[in-house]
Amino acid sequence: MSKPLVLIVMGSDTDLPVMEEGARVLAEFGIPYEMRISSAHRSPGRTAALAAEAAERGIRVIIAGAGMAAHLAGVIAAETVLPVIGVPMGGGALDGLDALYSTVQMPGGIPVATMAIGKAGAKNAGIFAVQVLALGDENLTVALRAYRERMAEAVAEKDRKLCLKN
Ligand code: RP5
Repeated sequence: MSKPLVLIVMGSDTDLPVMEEGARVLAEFGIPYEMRISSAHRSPGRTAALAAEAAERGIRVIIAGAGMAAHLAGVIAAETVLPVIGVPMGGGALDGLDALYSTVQMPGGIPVATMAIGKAGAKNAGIFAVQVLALGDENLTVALRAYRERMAEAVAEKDRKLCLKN
C-alpha cells in the first residue's frame, strides 16, 4: 500500500456515508488516502495530534467534514500549514447551515477551503484535493481534463436521450 497523500477526517461515524463521496473520487484518480474519525470537541487532543503529525507522515491535503457547529476543519487548520478543505454536513436542527457557517467563517489567518453542504461538498472536496495534487503531477492534470470531458459527454448523452423521446 502506498503512503496516503490525502487525509480525510470526520467528526463522527455518522458522517461516513457523506465523506465516502470524497473517498470515491480519490480512488477513481488513484490517490492513496486515509480515513479517520476524530472529533474537535469529543476528542480534541487526538484531533490536534492527527493534524499536527499529518505533514511529517507525507500527507499533502486534508479534507475535514463535520456537522453542527463542530468547527473540525478550523481546529485542524490551526495545527498544520497543509491545505485544509472543509465539508459541512447537513442534518441537525439547522440542517447544515450551522456547519457551513462554522466552517466557512474562519477568522483571517487560518483558511479553510469550504465546499458545499453534504454529498456534493464531499465529492468536490475529493476533486479539489486532486486539483491541488495536480499542481505537481502532470498525469493528474491530464486525468482531471479527461474527467471533465466525461462529464460533458454524459450531459450530451442525456440530452440526446431526451430529444429522442420528444
Ligand atoms: C459532529 O456532530 C459530527 O461531525 C456529526 O456530524 C455531528 C453529530 O455527531 P453524532 O452525534 O452523530 O456522533 O461532531
